[in-house]
Amino acid sequence: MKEHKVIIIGTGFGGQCAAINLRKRGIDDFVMLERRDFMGGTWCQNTYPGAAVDVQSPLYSLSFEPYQWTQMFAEQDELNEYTNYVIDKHGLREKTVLNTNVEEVRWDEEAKRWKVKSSNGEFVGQFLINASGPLSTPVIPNFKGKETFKGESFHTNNWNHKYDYKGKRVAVIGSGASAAQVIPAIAAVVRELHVFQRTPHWVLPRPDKKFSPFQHKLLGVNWIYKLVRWMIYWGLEYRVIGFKYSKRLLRLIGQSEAVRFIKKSIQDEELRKKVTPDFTLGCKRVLLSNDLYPTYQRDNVTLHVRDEGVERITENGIVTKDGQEIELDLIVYATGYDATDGVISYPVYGKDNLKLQDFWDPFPRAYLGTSIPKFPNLFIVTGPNTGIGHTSALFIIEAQMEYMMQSMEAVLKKNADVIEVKPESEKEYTQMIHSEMEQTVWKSGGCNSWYQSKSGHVIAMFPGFSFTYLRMAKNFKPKHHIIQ
Ligand code: N01
Repeated sequence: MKEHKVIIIGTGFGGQCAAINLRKRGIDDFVMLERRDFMGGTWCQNTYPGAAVDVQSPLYSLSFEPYQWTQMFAEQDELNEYTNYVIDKHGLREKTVLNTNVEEVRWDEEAKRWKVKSSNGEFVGQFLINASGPLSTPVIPNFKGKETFKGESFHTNNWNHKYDYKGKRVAVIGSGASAAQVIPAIAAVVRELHVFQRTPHWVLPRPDKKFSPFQHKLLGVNWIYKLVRWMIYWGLEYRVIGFKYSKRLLRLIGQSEAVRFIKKSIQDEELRKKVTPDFTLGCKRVLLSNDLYPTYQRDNVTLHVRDEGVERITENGIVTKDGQEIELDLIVYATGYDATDGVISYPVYGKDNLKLQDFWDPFPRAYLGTSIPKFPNLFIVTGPNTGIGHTSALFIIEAQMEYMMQSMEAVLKKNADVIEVKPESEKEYTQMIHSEMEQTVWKSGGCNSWYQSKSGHVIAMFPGFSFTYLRMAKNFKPKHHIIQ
């Protein structure tokens, strides 16, 4: 058993940011637990062909760690490099225990400590920062006959690079952000590509560009980097006006551009119909791609829509709802993640043995998306309603740190043991979030998405401007907490 002041679960940007912020505040007695045999989280784990970020990289980076990106929307390998650069620069490797799969987390009320059971023994900590990530529990739907398939199959999150897909008959199930990147990346080299789209997504052009050597150099100048970052931030922030306040504006500006993009990219009327969503743009995450529509028009690519969806999987391939039997060598599940009800994949027990999953029935909730009554000294990075569809998720992670660090400091300064958010404060916050959510496109845009929990509440998104969240997170309110 190893005891620390703080235990951080996860070594992605959330975990890294927490560790760096702890150090900045003089707290060095922490450990980072990582289930994989490498650090870095999502951008190191998601290695599928075509993986790249869809927020401009000068903004999709930590504010205190500028980087000379080679292109506007970095590809996975560069994000992986950046992640490892941050890890090394801040000496986080020596603070990390790899191959440590957390199996259970339990609050010991007598000792006022968290006990973390893992595949690598038990860890004890006064504070627990859960940074296991919102998109880290991949979902593979339970298609009939799935286990009988004799070919290769895997989720985009877990791409098998030992498998050579060139010249093979491949199916991609799903048409979200991951699928939209994999499909164009592999289409030219596979024999046949069958895409199974249950619902079309809105797609907009991807304004990517490689930086010239001169621009690259300029990005190395701190004030220029900051200025570029600032311009991108405000350029994206205005989108909240559409997402939250005006579906009319969304349709008028964004959606009509997306319709024009379909018309410009696709001549075939049938295909146009297949890829045109019937919900308001933004309800599901908008995809940015210049090569998805051209790929759908390749001779070796077939787009199967809802009526021709997966009926069952056999040992040879997929039988569709309209009776086609498609022989396959590889099935790629681009079927997304559980970002709501099952976002934390291990059981978490708070005071009185209360299970977090039970507290979160009917839907996940947390004060500032971070702390939960009856779960003292626990902070969830990218917890309920901290997601952001229009700008960099790292902005919100950094904002959360403001709240988390002030909370811990409040305990340590007082020589107290615990901080716990008051139930009424959490309740009030959650009510405010869901009442604000009512008017957003994520709630009323006419779609189903991974933003919503089974209860129908939108859980994955913060209903407002990212600076509003930052303002709340910075403004620590002792009166909302019990510190003792
Ligand atoms: O997952 P998704 P994702 N039968 O949930 C379909 C981030 N990300 O991994 O739309 C048939 O978007 C499902 O169909 P439907 C980003 O935040 C970022 O692609 O539910 N189909 C959908 O088409 C993103 O939003 C980047 O009808 C089924 C697909 O599977 C988030 O991750 C890149 C099905 C799942 O799409 C998730 O993206 C990649 C079933 N039973 C990811 N179940 C970038 O930065 C699900 N589907 C660019």
